[in-house]
Amino acid sequence: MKPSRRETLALLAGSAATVLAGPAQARAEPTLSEAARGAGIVFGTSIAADTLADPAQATLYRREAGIFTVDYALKFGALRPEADQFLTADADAILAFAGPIPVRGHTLAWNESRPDWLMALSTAEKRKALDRHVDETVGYYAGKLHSWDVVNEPFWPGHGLPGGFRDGPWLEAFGEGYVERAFRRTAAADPNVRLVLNEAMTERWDETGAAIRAGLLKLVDRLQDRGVRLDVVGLQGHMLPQYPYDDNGFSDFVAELATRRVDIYITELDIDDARFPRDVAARDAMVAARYRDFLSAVLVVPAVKMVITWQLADSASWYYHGELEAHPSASRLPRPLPFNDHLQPKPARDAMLAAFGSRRA
Ligand code: 9MR
Repeated sequence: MKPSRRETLALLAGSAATVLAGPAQARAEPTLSEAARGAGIVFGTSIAADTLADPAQATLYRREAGIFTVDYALKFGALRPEADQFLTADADAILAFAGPIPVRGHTLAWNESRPDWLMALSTAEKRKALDRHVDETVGYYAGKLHSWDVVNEPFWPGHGLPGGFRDGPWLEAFGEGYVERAFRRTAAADPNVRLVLNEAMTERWDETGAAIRAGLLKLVDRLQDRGVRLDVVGLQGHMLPQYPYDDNGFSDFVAELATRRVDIYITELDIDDARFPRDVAARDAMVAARYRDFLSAVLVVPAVKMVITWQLADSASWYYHGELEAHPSASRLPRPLPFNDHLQPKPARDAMLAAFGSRRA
């Protein structure tokens, strides 16, 4: 049947809309931050000072992220490579770049960031060094940060110490009491900053993962029993597919943590693709599936309020940098993140959008 004039106009308008919809739709695709907001969470990424040097990369980070974590610039060794130094320029530049986007501090007491001068100190001097580091650093940034990863990776069962604690200068100086000490001093130096206890490998569904999960639950209980303020537990989420995972089991663990009345942030999500097939499409599909399955499971827990990837574009990943350093002419480069090294979205980005979308539903 011949369409009426009105129908013809409507059809024409429709096709004009379709033509316009091409580029317009591409622009209208939600960013990760927008999709996360729809799911009641904040999406963000870690960021390094060199991210800002590439304007296209800087634009991507600002567009997609609702929060930044300082990747490297606030670590003890970065701020204090020598005893008399306090190098804040890189972190200051990240804060200036972020503008209204909140920034997370990472990290105050981590037994792995330990310049030689620190290790050469006596126990008494190490104690003073931690106190001074926390007081000065938190004081310097007071009022400017959203949260601090006050203690990072307190557990490493591989070190064989009682309680599974990670060895290093702060444990040597104070025993496990360094954790409480760092939390109390951070709260005193910036009463409004959110206090995060950040841990790695809790997702691993093997003996190591189980020991870290048990240690973490015990530590949270002990801190709370002793009246220490703890706002958030950060679970890193560096997925290493050579280990077993049980996303639903992990989600149950996250729910158990949440009964301690803490928020949960996924703080350092990325997927190591080293053991996935070389073929890029196959590899990207496996990385995407891991993002989808992991996020769909953890986002079931209402206490999960934030998801942060460890960088946003493959070329900024620690895996990518590490591979290029080890093999400068490597042709198979890591693809662990939601955007590729041309800053284009990958299936992992779509999987994240879908996982955020399914929480809203
Ligand atoms: O991405 C960080 C990399 O640039 C640093 O060289 C490295 C050592 O300081 O740390 C990387 O970030 C780690 C984070 O601080 C703690 N969890 C594991 C992260 C990846 O190694």
